[in-house]
Amino acid sequence: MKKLYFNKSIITTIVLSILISIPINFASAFAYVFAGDANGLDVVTHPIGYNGTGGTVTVTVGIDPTSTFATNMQVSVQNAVAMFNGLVTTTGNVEFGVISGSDVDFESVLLHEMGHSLGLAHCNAATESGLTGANRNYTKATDGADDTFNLDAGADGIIGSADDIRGDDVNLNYFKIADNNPFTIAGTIDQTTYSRDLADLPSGTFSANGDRDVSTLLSVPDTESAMQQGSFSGETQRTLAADDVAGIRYAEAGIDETAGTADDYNLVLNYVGLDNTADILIDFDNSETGFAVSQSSGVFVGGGHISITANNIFFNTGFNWFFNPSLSLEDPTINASKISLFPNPTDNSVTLRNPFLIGLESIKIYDINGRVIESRIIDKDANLYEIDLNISEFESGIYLFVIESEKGKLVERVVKK
Ligand SMILES: [Ca+2]
Ligand SMILES: [Ca+2]
Ligand SMILES: [Ca+2]
Ligand SMILES: [Zn+2]
Repeated sequence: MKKLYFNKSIITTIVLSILISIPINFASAFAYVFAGDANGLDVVTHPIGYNGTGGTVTVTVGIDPTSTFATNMQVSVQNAVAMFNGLVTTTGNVEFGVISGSDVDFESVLLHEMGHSLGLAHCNAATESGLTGANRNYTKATDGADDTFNLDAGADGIIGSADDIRGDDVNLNYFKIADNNPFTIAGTIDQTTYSRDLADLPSGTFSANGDRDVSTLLSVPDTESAMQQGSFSGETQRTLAADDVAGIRYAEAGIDETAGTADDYNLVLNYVGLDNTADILIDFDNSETGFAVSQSSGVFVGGGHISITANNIFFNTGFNWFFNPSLSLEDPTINASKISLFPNPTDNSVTLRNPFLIGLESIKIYDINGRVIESRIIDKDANLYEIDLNISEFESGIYLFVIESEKGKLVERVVKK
């Protein structure tokens, strides 16, 4: 079977607090964006909004309203948000046959890019290593003092497994200390259970990578970390593996890297629909990427810890993108109350904004005496983002706008000046 290989890439820029920009190019177990020779091997990267104080860190995720495929992306963005909120570890998450062999699954690539947007780097060497072909599947590391990657798949012949012989390469991939298995997860996740220091492994072994060949070796076939770079047409990978979840939860242990202390946080992603002010903003823009990219800026928040300060995810239109039409999880918070009417008070027009593309059914406008002044039926499948309502003919006064939708009714008073 012919499979096309696409590079998932990330280009990151770290902005230090003194406003010097150091561009870092990532051509784009678990590792962190920004960790490396330039910023520090032990850097742990946190999502937007974490400043070292524990509690809930809420990150908004939205779609650029002007983007190509803005409507098509909605379901997958909600599904990816649900995956990172749920942090459920799965096996057998690599599937063929769900989509056509010539299609590229938007949701799978988005899940990967969103991992970058939350601080996770590739767990494999990937394109930023400069390595080619299968060598990119070696566990993420720096090339060490000899300035060259030492690549030897060891006795098992499987690239990325524990018996790899990596010379002086410095491991960047956090592993589970107990068994170096990236496909199972520890109970507590912090520096007592995960490490990137090879001294915490049996002598002569290297940090195992969450690659699909390694998963076969470890008897959980068709399983791969979402953060493994490399995407095939016809393939879907819409759920997280243990390694991805551990990466998010290790960061949640905070700057002291110890779970259960005051600096721990709980990451909550909040899907905000078509909204270009979102913390993580998703867009199709061929001038930004040849395939897909997550671009981040970051700032040190203490002790080798960096928090992302801005993020964009871009996709290129030049592929047969498949958009999953099925919501994996219905969000009960998305209802008619998310529809807004503005400005208010107003002179001549009111804009109705529907950022979640809720199916609208009708708009009725009543005057102060309860008479219907205007009534409009709407095709609920029209996916309307904005509707401009002209009220220039109305007399000054107070009007009641009643919007009926598939997700309930919005009743709002609007003042015409
Ligand atoms: Ca080396
Ligand atoms: Ca090996
Ligand atoms: Ca902590
Ligand atoms: Zn990537």
